[in-house]
Amino acid sequence: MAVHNTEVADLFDKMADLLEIKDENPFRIRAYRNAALTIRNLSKSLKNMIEEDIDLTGLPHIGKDLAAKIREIVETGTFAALKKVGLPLGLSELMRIGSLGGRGIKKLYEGLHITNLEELKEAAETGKIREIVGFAEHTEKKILENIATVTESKKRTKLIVADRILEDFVEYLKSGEVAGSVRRRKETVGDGDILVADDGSDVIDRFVVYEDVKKVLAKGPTKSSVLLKSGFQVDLRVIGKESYGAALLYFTGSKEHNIELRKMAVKKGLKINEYGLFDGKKRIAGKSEQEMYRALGLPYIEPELREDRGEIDAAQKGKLPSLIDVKDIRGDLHMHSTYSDGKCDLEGMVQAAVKKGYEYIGVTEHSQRIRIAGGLKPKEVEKVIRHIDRLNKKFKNIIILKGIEVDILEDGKLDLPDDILAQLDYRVCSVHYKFNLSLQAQTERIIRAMDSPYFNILGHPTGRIIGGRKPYDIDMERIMQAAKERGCVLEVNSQPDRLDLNDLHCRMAKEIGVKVAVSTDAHSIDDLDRMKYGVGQARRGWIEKKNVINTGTLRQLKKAFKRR
Ligand code: DGT
Ligand code: CA
Ligand code: CA
Ligand code: ZN
Repeated sequence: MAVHNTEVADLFDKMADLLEIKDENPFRIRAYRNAALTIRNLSKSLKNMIEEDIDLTGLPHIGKDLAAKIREIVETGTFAALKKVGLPLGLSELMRIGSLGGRGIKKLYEGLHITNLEELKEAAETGKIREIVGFAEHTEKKILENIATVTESKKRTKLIVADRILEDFVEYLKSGEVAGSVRRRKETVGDGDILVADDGSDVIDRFVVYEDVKKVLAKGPTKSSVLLKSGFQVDLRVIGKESYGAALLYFTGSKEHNIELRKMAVKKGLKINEYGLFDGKKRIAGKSEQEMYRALGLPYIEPELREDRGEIDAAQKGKLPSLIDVKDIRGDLHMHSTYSDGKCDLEGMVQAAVKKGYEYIGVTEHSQRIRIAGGLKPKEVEKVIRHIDRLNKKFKNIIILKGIEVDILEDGKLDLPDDILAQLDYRVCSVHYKFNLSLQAQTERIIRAMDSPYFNILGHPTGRIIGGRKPYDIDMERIMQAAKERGCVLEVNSQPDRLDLNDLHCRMAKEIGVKVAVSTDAHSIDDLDRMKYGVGQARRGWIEKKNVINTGTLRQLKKAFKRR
């Protein structure tokens, strides 16, 4: 059986995990991580590349040594170096428990012989972990919470991963449209749903023989379900043209939205299902979603709103929001270059922003407290400022704003002196440590930070990592009120495993009247393309163009940075 790209990437990530637990050379660890990322993003199969004798060292982050290891894995299905590390493989999954880290896992392995997730859970439940130096009772509680988050999210797939899988699948099918929670841009999804308008072709036969299919779960004349090698399930429906809109509406969901539509139909004495809207036996709508909504007496409702969170009521009253679009974004306000932990140098990032057609871009390196992420000392911040001055002279088509991602310290102070902060155009302020404070202490820490006149944007406001770390305890409503009073802004971070603020928080921000910044937090040029994920989350939170500061002109943006 052929070894799939994701399996090679998984093995490299496992290798990096084990090396991290062993506290090995960080460069070696990073080499494996970068290679895994390269492989995950490949559009070609490694197996085919090897068969076609394509030189793998031409790929980013793949040198001679790693190219040989890829060959070994693809050709033999084994990875000798991984065994040679001498640690149980199960330790690798513990790296996903956000609070432990390599060092913590090593202690647990050496002290309690914990080798996998189940053993970790049992040790935490029976109070054994607190006996190890450096661990306490509250850490056990945190570990159990994080295990629950990880196991729960294992069943769901991150939107960006589903997007990639389904885009490839639809391209292979040469027709079809994605429905379900993916179309509603939900941050994680249970499975993929593809709809195809029936043109009499053999699409179902082709669906089940796609090279990624591991198992055919069901196959009938108009529908089929398959399990892919990655473990992701995809459902296919083939629909007659006269019913296509009704089916798209039905299979986009949500189920709760559908139920509300059905109630409306019943009130009008009509019947609704995936084949259309019917008056007795007569189909009165079905071709398009627009037609379906119109026949129900409603304007078109965007998929991101279809969660039964008041959208039908708003539609009836003509009060639907006019949702923000990726095209409304005039610039990105959060990104890192090689000055801190980014992969591309500053000029390269600016060039990429020009290519995207942005009017401005904000450069926000880390501040000194997080040295591991290349955080800058005051002198280094000044060096970046001078570099930006030079780049602003060189680039005529874009304004480069001087920003920083400054740490919010435990006592609520910012991690750089005021005279440095004052030289910048704006500051993104973020919590990167001490996640375990009580709700009150964490909330007050952040609000105290906002008391600084240099606080502009609260970066990734809850700190959650989808499938890895719970949000820290904060009183979001109080934080938003405080931000509004002070003229501060909250970030919608577009990193696919952050998407923080989430949809409900976006809605809260809009209702409270505090503005947001939708930013990518890019660490590479490719990351700049993540904007659509942040925008998707904002759309799910009913956010409009006017609620977002980086949809404004440079003048409007500068006004948005003025503190009250
Ligand atoms: P997921 O896959 O869990 O992330 O969420 P969805 O929304 O994609 O759910 P899925 O794949 O089970 O079904 C796709 C859509 O089909 C769903 O959004 C609404 C519709 N649907 C499925 N089951 C029912 C049902 O029992 N009643 C109604 N009214 N609609 C349903
Ligand atoms: Ca689905
Ligand atoms: Ca489904
Ligand atoms: Zn950050």
